[in-house]
Amino acid sequence: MSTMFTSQDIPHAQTPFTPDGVIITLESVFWVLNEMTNMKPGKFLLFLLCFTLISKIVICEPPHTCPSGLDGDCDSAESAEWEGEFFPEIPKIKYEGPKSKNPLAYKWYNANEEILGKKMKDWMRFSVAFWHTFRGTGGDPFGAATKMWPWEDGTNSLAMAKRRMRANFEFLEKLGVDRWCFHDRDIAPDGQTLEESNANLDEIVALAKELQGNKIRPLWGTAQLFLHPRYMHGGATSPEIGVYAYAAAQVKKAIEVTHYLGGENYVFWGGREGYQTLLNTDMERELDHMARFFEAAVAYKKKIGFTGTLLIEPKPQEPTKHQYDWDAATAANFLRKYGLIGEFKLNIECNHATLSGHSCHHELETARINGLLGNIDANTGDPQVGWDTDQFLMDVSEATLVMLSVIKNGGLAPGGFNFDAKLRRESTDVEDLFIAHIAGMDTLARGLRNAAKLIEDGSLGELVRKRYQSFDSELGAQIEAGKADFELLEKKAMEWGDPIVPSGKQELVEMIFQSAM
Ligand code: XLS
Ligand code: NI
Ligand code: NI
Repeated sequence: MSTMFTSQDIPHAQTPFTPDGVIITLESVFWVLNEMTNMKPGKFLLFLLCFTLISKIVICEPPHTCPSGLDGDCDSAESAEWEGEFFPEIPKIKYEGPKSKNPLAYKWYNANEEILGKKMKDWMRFSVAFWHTFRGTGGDPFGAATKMWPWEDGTNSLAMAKRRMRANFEFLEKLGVDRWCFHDRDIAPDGQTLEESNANLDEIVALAKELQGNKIRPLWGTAQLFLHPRYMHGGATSPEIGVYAYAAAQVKKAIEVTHYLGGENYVFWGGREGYQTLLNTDMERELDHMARFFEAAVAYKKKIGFTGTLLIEPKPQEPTKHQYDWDAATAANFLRKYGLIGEFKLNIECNHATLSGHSCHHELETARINGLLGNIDANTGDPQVGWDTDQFLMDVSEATLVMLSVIKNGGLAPGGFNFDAKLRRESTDVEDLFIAHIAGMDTLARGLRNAAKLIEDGSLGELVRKRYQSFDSELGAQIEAGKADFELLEKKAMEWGDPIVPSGKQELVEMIFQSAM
């Protein structure tokens, strides 16, 4: 994701609260003043009382916030309680088919329908990212928060964290999604000490475990090693040994809680594992440290019996100028160099792919052919904006390319599709959270249907097969088995003369591809 703001770092904008439908016009203010001057003292006192009461309820207090503790500042233990539903106006989202015009229904994602022998829900394994959906405020480097969800009280208290967690599970339930992803620090507030942070996390995780029931599980957990100033030079690659140790302790705890919650994977995204200038950086030493850090994570995972996959999430830059896990190929090379290739897979994020100058399809294929495709952070960027804008993927062609890779990979399990995607800053209705996820899920579901059509039709596959058919020969077999030396090849080249090179048929493949959309 991009520059991540949570309510920790961007205070909620102190805009005067005007509940929906109540507009305070200049005329109404004049009316009040006029009424007041014509009143008898008794009536005036009564009026004043009513006015204060009304303004307290209607104008000053957000109507939905802290319904069970209106008197307090909402930072009290009771504010964890939330009377009734968080999303009372949103029904359970159902599949209504492509003809439906209902924005709160699936048109393409039909969880139990089989495509290429597997249920859609098993191909997709969707997950909601807690940090965007429940901690995203709409803040950007130029502007304050724009999203004032009714359940938020503007604090980063434990009570608020619990309330938010309940909202998360109601959201998952209504969406019909069984997986969620989190960073340790976005579900529970940082404490004054590591012990206190761990205790906070334990409290929230206990609640999450209870709310998960036996259906919902984390697709993955991770540690937030980028927000706190101690991580300004990185975690595992910080030149400061105290930070290395602190990061290790944080990851140790995050793996433990992911395991406790039944998480299926654990992610490392090295947001600040990189450099701003090589002039002050010992790159070789930093990379060695990062490898030792990963080795220790592997050892600890095994020690506690966590069988989930460890995933590295490549990203070229942002927030650092250069991130060590630049792209899939760089990460694969790193894993090979340090003998970690069998212990890790990759979490490919589409917007990170485009930031590194690749397409998402390229990154997925690079991961796949190296046996490393473990998970997808489903999002997309904007061709005109150079940031990790983390938009919900809405482009059906793009989704079809993604699904072609996923099908070739035989699916993603135990990985899945995590919506590392956020609402645009200007989308501020609660229902937008649902609409965005529904559209994201539908787009990928449509991609799956299209990819299946292309595979069943077979013309694309046939075209690719034919393109290489000259290698389906005796010499081809020798070359591919590493048995054709240069002398033999020279002899053949002389015997055959100048080869006739066939057309690449690019427009034809594009035509076939588009016909499935
Ligand atoms: C940031 C990353 C981040 C990881 C989890 O750009 O996408 O959100 O997915 O730390
Ligand atoms: Ni990202
Ligand atoms: Ni991500």
